[in-house]
Amino acid sequence: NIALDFLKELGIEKRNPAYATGRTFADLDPSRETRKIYSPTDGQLIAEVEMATQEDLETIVTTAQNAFNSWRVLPAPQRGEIVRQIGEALRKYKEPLGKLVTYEMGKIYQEGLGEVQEMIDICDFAVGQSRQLYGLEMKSERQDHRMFEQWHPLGLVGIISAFNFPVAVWSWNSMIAAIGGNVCIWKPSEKTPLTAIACQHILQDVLKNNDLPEGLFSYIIGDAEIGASMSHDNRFPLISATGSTRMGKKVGAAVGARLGKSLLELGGNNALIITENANIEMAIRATVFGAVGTCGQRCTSTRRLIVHDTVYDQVKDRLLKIYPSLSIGHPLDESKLVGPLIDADAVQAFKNAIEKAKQEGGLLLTGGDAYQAEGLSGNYVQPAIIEADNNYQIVQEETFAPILYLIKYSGEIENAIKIQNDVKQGLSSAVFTNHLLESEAFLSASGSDCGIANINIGTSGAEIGGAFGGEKETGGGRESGSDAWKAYMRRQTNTVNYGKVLPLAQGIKFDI
Ligand code: UN1
Repeated sequence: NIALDFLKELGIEKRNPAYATGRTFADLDPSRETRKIYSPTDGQLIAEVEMATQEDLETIVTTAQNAFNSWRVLPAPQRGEIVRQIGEALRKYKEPLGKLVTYEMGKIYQEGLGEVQEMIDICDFAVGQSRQLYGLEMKSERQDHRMFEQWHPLGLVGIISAFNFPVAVWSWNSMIAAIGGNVCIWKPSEKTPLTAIACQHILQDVLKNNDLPEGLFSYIIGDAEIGASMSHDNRFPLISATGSTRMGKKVGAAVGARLGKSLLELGGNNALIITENANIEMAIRATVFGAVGTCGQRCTSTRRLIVHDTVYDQVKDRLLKIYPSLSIGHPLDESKLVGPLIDADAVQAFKNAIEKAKQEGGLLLTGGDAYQAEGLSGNYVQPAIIEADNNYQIVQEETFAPILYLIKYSGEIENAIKIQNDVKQGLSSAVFTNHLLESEAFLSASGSDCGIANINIGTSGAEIGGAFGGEKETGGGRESGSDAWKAYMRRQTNTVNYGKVLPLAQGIKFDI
C-alpha cells in the first residue's frame, strides 16, 4: 500500500493534526463517522478516514481567525519566504506525492508528477508575487494631495476542491491567498482526502520550523454539508470552489445571498477546432492528450473536436488507428497512457452518456465499454469517439469521462467558432491552423468566448503563469497566475491631504 507507506513516512500515525481532522488508521475515533477510501486503480482499500463535524469546523474557524491576526501584519515578502519553504518541501516529496496522487485519484504517474510540479510552480510564482502586490498611484485633482490604492488581505479563504486535481488547484488558491496575508481552510474532495492529508503534513512541518501557528493552513475533511456551512458562513469573506456547475451554483447562491465573494471554477465543454490549414499530426497529438489524459476528467479535457470537412476523413482515420492502440492499465505502470475513472458511478455516467448519444443519433466509432485491465478490479474504460451533432443534449453537457464528440464543419472558421461557442460552458478552447487570419479571428472579440483560447496547443495542460478559469456556466472566476491574486485581497483607495487647507473635490464651495 504505497499510500499508507508514504503517509507513515510523513509521520501521520505519530501525529494527530489538531486543526485538521481527517484522522486515519489507528487513530480513528469509534464514535465518529468514517469513510473508506478505495484506490480507483485496483479497488484496494487504502485507508479509512474520519469525517469532520460542524463542531470541528467551529474549532478550525476560531483557530484560523487567531492565526490571521498575526499573519496579516507579517510583511508580504516574509510570507513569501514561508511559501518558498513550502515549495522546497514539495520538491523534496515530488515523487512520493505524485505516486499518491496517482494511486488515490487514478491519473497516470506522469500526470501525478505534473500535478505536484504545478504546486511547486505556483509556490515559486507566489514568492515573486509577494513582492509585487502593487496598487496604483492616481493623480489627485487637489493641490497637496496624494491618492493611491493598497491591497489588504480578506481574512479566511475557504477552498473547496475537486477530486480530479486533488492538490494542484488547492495550491493555486492557498499559496496566492497566503502571500496576500489570508489564512486558508481547505475542504478537499471526500473522494481524495489522502493527498490532502499528505500535503497538510508537509506544510505543517514548515509552519512548525518557523514557529508559526497551525491555523494558517487548515483542512477539513467532510461531506457536502461542511461545504454548504462554509458557503453560508459570514466569517469566510471568500469561498473559492472548483467542481461541477451544479455544485458551483449552490455555492455561488449561498455566498451571494450574504454578499460575500465567490471564485468559481466549474465545468467546461471544451472544443478543439481543426481547420483545413492545420498541422494535422500536431492537432491529433493535442486531441488525444486532451481527450484521454486524466481519463477525460480534467475540467479542460477536450470533449468536442470540430473538424473542417476537407480534412475530416483524414483526422477520423488517424484517430481510429490511435484509439484502439492506447494502452489502458495501472497508472503507475509507466507504459500506460490511460488510467481508470475515479469510481463506479463515473463508469456508469460514461456508459449512460454513450447510450444517450446513440439514442440522439450519434455513431459510436470506437471504445465505449468498461475495460478489464490486467485482472485489476479498477474503474477502467475504453475511451470513446462518437460522431455527433453539437446540438444533441448530451453533447451540450460535460460528462467527466473520455468521450470525444466528432463534429464536422464546412466553409469559414466563423462557422466552427459558432459551433464551439454554442454551449453553456466557456472554459477552454483551441484551434489548430497555420493561417494567420484564422488564428486572429479565433482570438478576436467575435472569436472564442472562453477564458482560455489557444493556437496550436490543446485545450488542457495550462501553465500556472496565466489566469485560469472561464466564462458563462464555468463561473467567471480566475485562479493561479497573472493578476488573479487580486481576487484574494480587498482594494482600499487612500487620499492624503498634506496641505494646510481643505479643498473639496469637484471644486465644491462650502464655506462655514
Ligand atoms: C482542472 O481540471 O480543474 O490546464 C484543472 C490543465 C491543468 C489544470 C486543470 N493545468 O489542464
